[in-house]
Amino acid sequence: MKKVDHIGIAVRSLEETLPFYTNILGFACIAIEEVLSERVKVAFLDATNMRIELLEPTDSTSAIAKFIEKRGEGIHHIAFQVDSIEKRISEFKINGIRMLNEVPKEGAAGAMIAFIHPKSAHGVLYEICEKKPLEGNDS
Ligand code: CMX
Repeated sequence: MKKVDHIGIAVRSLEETLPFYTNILGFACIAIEEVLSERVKVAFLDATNMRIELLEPTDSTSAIAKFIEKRGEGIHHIAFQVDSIEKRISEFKINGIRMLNEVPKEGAAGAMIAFIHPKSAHGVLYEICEKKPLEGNDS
């Protein structure tokens, strides 16, 4: 596993939440994007040695909408960068880890992503992500 790529935080409204992160915490907002497959609108903030991803649901069936309904706003997942997502998924499966995605899917900024079921990770939702080579894997 490489470094933490980002921490995902579920929010009701990007518009209402962003000023806290930019004006109060002082982080720059580096991108805002809609991820259609996940039914979320996301904002990435540069938190120096990693990023914070704010996730606003775009419809009531989105995983983020369900999460907020059950638990309220808050930390939703932690994402680690990996070199080869397919290799990692196979290794996890061999070790009996339950994957929510056995085939990587495209996430924000074209990265390939997959989630481990929180029941296989002691209550934490982990994402692994393989970024596009041209991005320079440090951002
Ligand atoms: N962190 C830790 N545990 C979580 C969790 C989270 N974010 N979300 C759900 N859980 C737990 C629940 O508390 C529940 O545990 P209990 O049975 O002990 O109560 C268990 O996981 C099952 O949860 P659920 O609410 O019954 O099931 P859901 O239908 O809500 O599905 C999950 C949960 C994780 C399987 C689903 O949200 C999922 O498939 N997530 C992966 C995709 C995703 O999260 N996309 C949004 C982000 C996209 C992006 O980053 O671009």
